[in-house]
Amino acid sequence: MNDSERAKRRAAEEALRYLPESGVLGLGTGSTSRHFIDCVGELVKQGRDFRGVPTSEQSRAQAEALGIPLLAPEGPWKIDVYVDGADEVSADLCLIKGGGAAHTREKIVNHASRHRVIIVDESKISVRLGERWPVPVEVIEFGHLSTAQALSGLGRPVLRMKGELPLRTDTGNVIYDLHTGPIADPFGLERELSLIPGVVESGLFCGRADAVIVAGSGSVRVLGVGYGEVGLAAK
Ligand code: A5P
Repeated sequence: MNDSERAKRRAAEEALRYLPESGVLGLGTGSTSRHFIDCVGELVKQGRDFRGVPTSEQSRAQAEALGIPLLAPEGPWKIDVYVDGADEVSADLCLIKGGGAAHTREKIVNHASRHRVIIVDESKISVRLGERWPVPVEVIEFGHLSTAQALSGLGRPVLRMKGELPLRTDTGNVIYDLHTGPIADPFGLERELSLIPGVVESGLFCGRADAVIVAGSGSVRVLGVGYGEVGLAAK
């Protein structure tokens, strides 16, 4: 494991302190969430009664292989804790997600969760969102070039490709990565994006994290309020 993977693993292990004794867990997507799902698999093997709601087909396959019982994809779910990674995190706990094209399902699961814990390594922290990452925007295929024109009022949209073809999300839509530069008002931009017809969901997650666990080389810190040293505080 290299240093970056070790930090992701450390953040994932730290998130275990925020889990209830048993219950429903939202399972994120990406390389950091992968470590978390592995840890949950271990707990299930030890007899802990967890059920999961995965946010992508990739996480579903991993959870199934580990024997984690899963709830039906239709919902409705009452999720105790959602744990997921992020591509960029600002000091006010706004996030950019969707580097793995899973942000729509992630936002649905995030919204259905009582507590939201984000796990990252130090490389994900920015002063202002958009400094290093574009904002992924999931768009339905019908009229996507017109939707892209509308997006160009807010940044420079680039259609995400997989080889020669546009990348498809698990739901069959396309992704535009919207290059904005540093974002002055992430809450406003998230709202504006949601108003464009054809946009399914953006990867801006504002006001959607209760705690962010940040792992560096040898150290772990937690950003956010509402949590005790160990376990969940009442929200
Ligand atoms: C998936 O679409 C994303 O939102 C991921 O959660 C995000 O890209 C973080 O992924 P890594 O943990 O692989 O950096």
